Amino acid sequence: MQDLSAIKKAVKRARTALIVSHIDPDGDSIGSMIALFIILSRLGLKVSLYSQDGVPRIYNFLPDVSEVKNKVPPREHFDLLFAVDSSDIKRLGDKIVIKQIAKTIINIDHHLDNTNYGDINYVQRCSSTAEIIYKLAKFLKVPIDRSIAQNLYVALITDTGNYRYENTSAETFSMAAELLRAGVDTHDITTRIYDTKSITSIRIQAAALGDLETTSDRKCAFATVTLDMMERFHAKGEDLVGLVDQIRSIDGVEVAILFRQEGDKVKVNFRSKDRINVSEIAKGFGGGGHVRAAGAIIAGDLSSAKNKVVSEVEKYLKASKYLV
Ligand SMILES: [Mn+2]
Repeated sequence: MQDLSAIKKAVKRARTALIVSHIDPDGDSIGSMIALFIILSRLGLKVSLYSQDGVPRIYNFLPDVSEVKNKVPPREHFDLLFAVDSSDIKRLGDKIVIKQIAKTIINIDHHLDNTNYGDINYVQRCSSTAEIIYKLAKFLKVPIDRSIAQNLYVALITDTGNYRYENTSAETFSMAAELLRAGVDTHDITTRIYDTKSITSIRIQAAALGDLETTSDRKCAFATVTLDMMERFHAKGEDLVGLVDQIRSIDGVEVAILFRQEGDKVKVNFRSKDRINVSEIAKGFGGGGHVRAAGAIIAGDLSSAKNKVVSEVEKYLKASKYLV
């Protein structure tokens, strides 16, 4: 059901809305949710924003970012709940029961493995959720002002790797052009997103890369971040952003993996270069994502998670389960 008019109808009837990002939010999730907040506010709705894991520091400069809360007022009930950029209901976190706090769930996403958990589902193949929010703004006839544009721009560049990934299309560039016309300063934003790192981030990533492991054929390379390392460097999850992409950039590496210990679980981040569909591998471990970027959370200790995952990746590499 790919129909923006269903969303328009629901918006017209509603007075209140809650927008929810996914856990461990990225730029697309945060930028899209704030842009949607501004759009719906312009239409007269009273809108709240919820992100269970808050907002990574790097996005603190975004217009209206202070509207994003990591708590929902108790007993509050909303006409609409928008889930943005979340392929699965579980990605919205375990602290809210979405069907209890809103009448109508609207699921807006660009992950093709989306489980269609909404009452209205708008799932479309495109670079980012931002592209869909941009379309929705046009459909609702809300002009793209500078604050909407800045939020959408950050969402767009973070999900396309600053227009490097193959999800970048002609539409992506048309949209970017219009966002620039609306007042986005691309140099300022890309400097904030790509050229601003904490010293903690550099140090913990150096430590993880220093102990980088590979399979014997070197087609798979993987790094590990333990709880002990996180404590030693006083690091947060966001200090690890970009690490797995660096590993993928190694010549000859097809699959890059980051293993991160979290309590009694292990968070696994996958990247692939050309030929392996890592979302399929992640799904085998209860996770999901995109063809070249995916993730999963595995219960148990680090070494058994690593063994299981790396041997599964080796199977894929050996079986030539390659993409075309
Ligand atoms: Mn996204």
